[in-house]
Amino acid sequence: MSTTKLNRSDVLNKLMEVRGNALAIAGLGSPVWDLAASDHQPENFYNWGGMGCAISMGLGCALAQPKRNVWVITGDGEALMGVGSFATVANQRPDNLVIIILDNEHYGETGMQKTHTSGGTDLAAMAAGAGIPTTMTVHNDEDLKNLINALKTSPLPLVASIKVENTKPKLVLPSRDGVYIKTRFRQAVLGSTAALHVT
Ligand SMILES: Cc1ncc(C[n+]2csc(CCOP(=O)(O)OP(=O)(O)O)c2C)c(N)n1
Ligand SMILES: [Mg+2]
Repeated sequence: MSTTKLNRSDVLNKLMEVRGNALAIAGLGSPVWDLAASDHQPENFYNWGGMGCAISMGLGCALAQPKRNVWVITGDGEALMGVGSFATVANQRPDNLVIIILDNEHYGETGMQKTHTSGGTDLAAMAAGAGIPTTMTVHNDEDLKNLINALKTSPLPLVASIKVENTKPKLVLPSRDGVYIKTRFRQAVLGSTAALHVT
């Protein structure tokens, strides 16, 4: 639907420059690879296979860690599957939560089937309708600068749908071991005692 599209790896690199110490939750599929390629670190939580949960996981982290910013980096397909989360985020209104949707208008990981955003479904408008205070669609470099500015100046929670090319991103795969990913993230956020809770 959208004509102007950004390169997803350029977008991620620019966003990671201003990430600061935000925790990052990646939705499954290409966003996991994007985050691993641009800023692999223990304060990243990578979802493998759990589709539709990234925004609600980000909300949980934001509520549990009110002094940290939490960034959800996810795809249009993943966000559409958990779209009701927008309403819960809006009602909880955590002022430390940022939701970035890399909208390639396709289910990239599973073979580039079209998602509904290719037919005009507007994720930023859905988020605004849910009551999220700051929402935007990013089509070009100027919009991306506005988003980076909004990250510092606009009220959170924020939802940005970034229109990106539907090219396959660089395949940079972090560990697929769920217990390892969970423990590494918990230790990074909570300190070494978090290891005691490993199951
Ligand atoms: C409940 C469920 N349905 C389907 C899948 C298969 N699946 C894995 S990734 C993916 C596509 C994700 O698309 P999107 O969020 O747009 O990410 P992209 O790879 O396009 O960046 C699908 C359908 C799954 N893992 N779980
Ligand atoms: Mg997609």
